[in-house]
Parts: sequence; structure tokens; C-alpha cells
Amino acid sequence: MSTVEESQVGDPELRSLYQDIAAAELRPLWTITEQLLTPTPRPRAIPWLWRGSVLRPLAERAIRLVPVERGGERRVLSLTNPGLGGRPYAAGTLWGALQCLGPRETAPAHRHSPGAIRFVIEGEGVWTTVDGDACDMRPGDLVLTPGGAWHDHANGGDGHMFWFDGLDLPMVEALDAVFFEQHPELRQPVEGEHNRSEADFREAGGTARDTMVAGAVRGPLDAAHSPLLVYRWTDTDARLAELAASDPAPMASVEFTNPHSGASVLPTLSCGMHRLRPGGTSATTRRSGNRVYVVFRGEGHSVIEGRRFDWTAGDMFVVPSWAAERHASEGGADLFSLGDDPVLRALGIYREETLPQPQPVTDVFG
Ligand code: GTQ
Ligand code: FE2
Repeated sequence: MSTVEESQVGDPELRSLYQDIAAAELRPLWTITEQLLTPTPRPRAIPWLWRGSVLRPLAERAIRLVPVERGGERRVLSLTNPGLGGRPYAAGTLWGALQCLGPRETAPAHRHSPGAIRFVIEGEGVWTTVDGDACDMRPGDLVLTPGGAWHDHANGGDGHMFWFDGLDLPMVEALDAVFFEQHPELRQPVEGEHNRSEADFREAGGTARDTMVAGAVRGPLDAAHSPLLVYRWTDTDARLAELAASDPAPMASVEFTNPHSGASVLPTLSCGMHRLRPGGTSATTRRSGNRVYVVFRGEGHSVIEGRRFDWTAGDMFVVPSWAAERHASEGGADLFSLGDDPVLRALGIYREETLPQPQPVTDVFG
């Protein structure tokens, strides 16, 4: 800050002006404008990667040592960006985490104003119940728990299960609008068969084609969440295969949509899947808004602001706002992405660009 300069002001009258301004709980804009109105975004979060080979054993140890019950609640390891001074967020606007459940465990039912998505990494036998609808979870599936919806996670099987949690919690916190409530029961009652939102959708004539778009959602904005709560890996995989077959681009992308409106899955969060073809290197892009990626299949690397991040299935990494990014894979890979861009688009402050040249690699992470 410029307090030092202000105190060094020679003119005693000017110096006392600065002192009186500070004493009156005021700040002169002319001394801080460059920190505030930056030419381009200056996120405090930095590009970072968390290795599955580190996350996974820690989660296994937590399954062994830390019960999930009332009190402990959810067994979640939050991605904590080293740029954020210890706040438990992957980026300034996004919560990202690894959640796990052991055999027959239940993460207790509750609801909150922040919205959440789950992307399943590994395991079977778990369902997330969302307002009475039990949504079965399998690897590669996306499950929504919109803001305000009651939810609990139950493992009906004998194995360990791991998934990625993404929440808009930091955004809702910044808006001073966090509400949270426990459900009276450990597990909320399940109404009827599992996967009702999916069955209702198909009964009404909905098809997988209506649940995602090639590229990214651009057009509509929707203050409501998707009525469809699950997006199945089999559908995602099929659509990516079709896109990759019809378009020679190095990376095929889909974004999941609210099938009613064509908007992003939640009003605050976008979710996509990106398939790098073998030997493919994507264009270098940058966008306003933060993104978290989860490597679902394969291995490869990303260059983020000139730093190379090598990754493999199970790794998670963050690309902060306006950082240039490109992705590459020798053998082919699938990346899940979580973004805050629906909020930026709703507010008219979203920007993106493709860089004419790939940035040179100046440094390797880790
Ligand atoms: O599973 O309900 O990672 O409420 C953070 C907050 C997961 C959950 C998180 C949550 C949950
Ligand atoms: Fe929750």
C-alpha cells in the first residue's frame, strides 16, 4: 500500500491531510487505483495441481481413521490454493474437493444455499439423494445437488468410493448469502425408484442429445437449475466419440446443459468434458473466470501461463482467471472441467480469447 509514501510526504499540510483521511476510515483512490483497476484480472489463486497419487492415499487413511457421522459430516479434502492465504478454496470463486465414503457409510443429509456438483472418479455402490431422488453414481457420471436441495450420500456397497465435489461456495460467501441446515434424519427418505429425474426426463421424450452441447454454452442464462440431476458417462463418452469422429480438432469439448433451457447445469456453475485425441495439442486460450479440471482418463500435460503441469488420471488442477492454457496428450485423455463462467456471462463481464501463438514453456511444476 502507499501508506509509507504518504507518511514520507514532505509537505506537513499534505501529510496531515493523509493522516486525517486515514483516521476518518477513508482511503484516497489516487493512491490505490493501480491495485484496484488492473488492466487484466489479477487472481490471487495461482495455477496449481494436486496429484491423485497424493490425494488418494490420504483419503484412504481418512476412511480408516475418521468416521463420517453427525459432527464429522462429510469426509472431504478441499483443494487449497496456495495463493489464497490458507482459505480452503481451489480458486477465488470455486470450491473443489475429493470426497470419499467407505463401506455402508452415509454422509448425513443437509441443505445449503451454495450449489454443488459431483463428478465420480472411482468406485461403485454410492447414491446421492437429492430432494428424495436417489441418484446412482458411477465413474464418469455428473450429479447435481442444486442450491437449496436436501442431499445425502449413501454407500450401499462394500467398496470405497471417490468423487470430485465442486461448489460455488466462495461466490455465495462473497455475496454474504450462505445458509445451511441439517436434515432431521441421517438419510432423507427416498421417494420411489432410484434415478427419478432421469426416468422423468426420458418419459417426456428427452434424449442424451438434449443434455449437452458441443463446445460451451453461450446463449441462454437460467436462474433455475437443471431438472435432470444426473448426466451419465455412457452418454458423454458417446457424444465425445461422435464429435471426435466428425471433427479433426485436437480436443473435442462438450458442456452439460439444463435440457429445458439449454443453459448451464446450475445458475452459477458450468460443467464440461474435454477429449484430447492421441498426439493432440489444444489451442492456447484464456478466459475470465476460474476453472478446475479433473483428469478422468489418460495422461498428458497442460501449459498454464508458461508453466508445464504433467498429469495423469485422478489429478486435479486449477486454471485461474485469464491464465493462458493449452492441453496436450500423447495417448489421448479425458478432462472434466468446472467453471464459474455462467455468473460472468450473466453479469456481462465474460471474456475469452485464443492466443495466436502457443506460449513457450519456461518452467515445470512439481
Ligand atoms: O457433499 O454435501 O465438498 O456440503 C463441501 C460441502 C461437499 C456435500 C463438499 C458439502 C459437500
Ligand atoms: Fe452439502
